[in-house]
Amino acid sequence: MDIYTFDVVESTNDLARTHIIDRKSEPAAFVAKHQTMGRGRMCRVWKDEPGMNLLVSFALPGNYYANPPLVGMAAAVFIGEYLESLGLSWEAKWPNDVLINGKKVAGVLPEGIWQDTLQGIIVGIGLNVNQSEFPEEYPGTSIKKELQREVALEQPLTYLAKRMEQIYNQEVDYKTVVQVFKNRFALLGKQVKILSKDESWEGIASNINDDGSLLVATGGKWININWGEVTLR
Ligand code: BT5
Repeated sequence: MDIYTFDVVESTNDLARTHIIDRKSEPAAFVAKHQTMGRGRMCRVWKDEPGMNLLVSFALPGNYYANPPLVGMAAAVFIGEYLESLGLSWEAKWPNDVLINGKKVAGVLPEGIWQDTLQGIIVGIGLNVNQSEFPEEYPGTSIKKELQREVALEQPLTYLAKRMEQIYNQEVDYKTVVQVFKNRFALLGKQVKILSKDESWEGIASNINDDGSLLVATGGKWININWGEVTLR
């Protein structure tokens, strides 16, 4: 896959979006050393220390994908596998956060690009690699903090690019993705609070469905939540 590297951009997701809107048919990766307007989900901000972390958005053109959240979940599992290959143990937090010892090491921002039909999917990944300090404002961790050594940013980039090609080539078994994610999801079976756009629910996080949604038992009812933020209650 072609990889385009930039020093400073607002958000690599915007570059990937342009790739898809321009109707390019091949997948591509857009990498930046620093983002001035890095985005998280729900209008949140993704911060970085310039040059220290992997900030990449994969543009995956095509209309045949599993839904964008499930592709985002696959990305989280692939990040987890990469961490495992370094000897690090990881946890998953629905819908697609990756944690080490309870601290966030990576976040994923999947976006579907629709023009009447699905044109493609963007998978934005922020993986903290060599950042040493994290402000209280976003208490995260990095590979360097956990391993006590630096890792070249190309290493996770190459690993993830291969995995994204598998998504593009429809070689990913999403049932396995959900299963792996579930096994790493520490809040499963726990009383949780879920915050979505302008709604919130409390209940027991009971399962992750095959489509990646979260099944919550609340007040005698089952509800499926497609996206939101889940915290321990
Ligand atoms: C995410 O959002 O976790 C998705 C992050 C995706 C970032 C990538 S970087 C490349 C691509 N281009 C973009 O513009 N975005 C993608 P969310 O679940 O909403 O988490 C955001 C929250 O994580 C913030 O509100 C902070 O509390 C925290 N946070 C921000 N920066 C962080 C960091 N570097 N490490 C750990 N936590 C962070």
